[in-house]
Amino acid sequence: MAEEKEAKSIDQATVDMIEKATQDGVRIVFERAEAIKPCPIGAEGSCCSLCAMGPCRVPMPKGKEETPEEKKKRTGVCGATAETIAARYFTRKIAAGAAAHGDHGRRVVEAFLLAARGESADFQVKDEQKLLQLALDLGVEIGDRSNNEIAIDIGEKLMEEFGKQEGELLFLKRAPLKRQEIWRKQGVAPRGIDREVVEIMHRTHMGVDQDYQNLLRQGTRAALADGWGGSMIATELQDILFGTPAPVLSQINLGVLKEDEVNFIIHGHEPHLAEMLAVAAQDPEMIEYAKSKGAKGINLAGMCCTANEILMRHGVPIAGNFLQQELAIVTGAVEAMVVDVQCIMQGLTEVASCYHTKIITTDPRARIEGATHMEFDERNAMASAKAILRAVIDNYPNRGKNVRIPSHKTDLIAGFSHETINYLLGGLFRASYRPLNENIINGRIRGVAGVVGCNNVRVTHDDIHVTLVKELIKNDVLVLETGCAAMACAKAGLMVPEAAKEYAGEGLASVCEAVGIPPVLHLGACIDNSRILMAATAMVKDGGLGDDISDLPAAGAAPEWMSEKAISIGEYFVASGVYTVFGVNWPTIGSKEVTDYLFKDYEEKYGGMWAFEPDPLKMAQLMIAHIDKKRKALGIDKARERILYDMAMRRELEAV
Ligand code: SF4
Ligand code: MSK
Repeated sequence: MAEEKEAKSIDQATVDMIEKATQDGVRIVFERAEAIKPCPIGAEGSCCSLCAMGPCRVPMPKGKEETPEEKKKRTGVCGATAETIAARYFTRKIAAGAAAHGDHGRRVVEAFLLAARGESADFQVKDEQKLLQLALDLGVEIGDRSNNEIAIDIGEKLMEEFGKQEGELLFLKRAPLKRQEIWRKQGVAPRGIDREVVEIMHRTHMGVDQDYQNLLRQGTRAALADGWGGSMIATELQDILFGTPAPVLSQINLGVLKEDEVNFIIHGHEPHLAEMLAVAAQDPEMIEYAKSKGAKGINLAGMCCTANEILMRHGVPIAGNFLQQELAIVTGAVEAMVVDVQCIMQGLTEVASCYHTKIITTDPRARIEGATHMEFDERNAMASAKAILRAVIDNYPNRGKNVRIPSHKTDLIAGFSHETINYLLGGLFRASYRPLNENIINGRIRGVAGVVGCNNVRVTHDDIHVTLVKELIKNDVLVLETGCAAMACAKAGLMVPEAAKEYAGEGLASVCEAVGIPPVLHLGACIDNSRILMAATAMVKDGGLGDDISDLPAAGAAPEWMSEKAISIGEYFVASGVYTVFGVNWPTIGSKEVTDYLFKDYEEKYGGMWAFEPDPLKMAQLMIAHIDKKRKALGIDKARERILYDMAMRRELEAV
């Protein structure tokens, strides 16, 4: 019997558009992935191309145990061992991921300072409460000073975090005290955001750091500079500037595109331009302009993490996640895709050339050959956004007849900042994580999982995310999500309150129904994984669940990861005490020592460790087993056992 071909996606809109792309003769990521198989030596971290004596390949022998003599000979030309090569590769991935988030954070501080200094009239402080809270956290004087005066001090202080050479990042102090001590003891408390990244690039250069444990220590330091530095700065200041998210109803999937309106998609990661475009698209003058071109209106939709940003704050619908970016163009109904930085496939321009769609790059750091470049000027933010929007509208009359918009779209509720979770669970007047902690202690909620990260064309699109998350909530694990993971689950209908009744276990469902929240909470973009760190810290501080993040019955996962940012995120979760499982493949398999160090020895050092498991059900089992281990250590496993017994009984009854 012929082997059954793995499905490309579990999402019908995606499947339909892949079919249309084939009919239209358009080459997309799914086809390119068939033509290019991943290099197995690179995939396991056994290829070094750091100098011109190589590239050197040192793959792990397959199908037989390696003798110590053979192992000794498995080196590059310079003598670098498989351990050094794998650790350098892994650590460089962290550097790239931390740099991406750090540079995003820096741009946010720049915009924040422009606004505070009155040099960008279109950006202003929106969340005064959060501004003042941050001022208190950073020791910035409030007195009777204006918001802008306070904001200037905050902005300048946080800008220094990037170039700081010694000391510790300021936000480390937000972590539980025990966690801070662990970082100091292990020598991984980051000094400055840029410094840690640069030091990785130096230490992984040919002939520098050749001790895998020492290399990974620096990787941890840079990753912490991402999570508790660059990413956290970005989230905090974006909230102050654009508003802290609160629950908002919206829709997701390619079905949000409209036949008779100007469709434009904003794709990438940084929210500045998207914020302006969201406002510009509602401007009566722009709507009139669209009508003058024959359209009924303007329809803005998001893609990837920019989508999450404007969804969280404005309820702007999402067209899709990472693997749907080209497919949105294949509908034939998109006038333009406006992009900034990160996760933007170069293949977009080739796909767009088969339709009328314009690809508009807007950031000087990210140009794409074949795209139109219209730089976004933050000093004249609204004028700049309107100029881009006009160009988008001008393209509407060029839309061809080959249009097919899938009907699929799903409702979702997003906007769960860690502050919102606080209010929802604790009530407006006594906001606290105590009710969440109590429901964990009494066993209704078994634990909490952070499920994050990308899509990866090497696995069935969205399948691993959705299967994993369904299994977790079925077992009473409350799931917090960001990035493309959140979008996958939203498309599957897991981000509405009704999903609790349909998919969640009895205990979790009872809490969700009482509070009116979905069993899977959308916390925002990749950068907002810092919200998960803050939520975990708040749970520790509220008491009853130990005195460190590593004591919590919690686990993390990136089931369909592809980006280097995911490795940095995973590393800072692990170094913050979270057991974290990745799917798809694991980039240090070429060295057993390095892999064992990350998967086992890390637990002793950091209380959290990595794991790899591509099967989503087994991944869920690993996470649940870890959660149960933590419940046992806290002495709260007994309450849970009773509830489990009830559920098992119920299932048996249902099966009859
Ligand atoms: Fe080969 Fe060493 Fe050069 Fe890497 S640094 S390419 S292992 S010679
Ligand atoms: S967009 S980093 S594919 S989550 Fe943040 Fe999605 Fe991963 Fe990009």
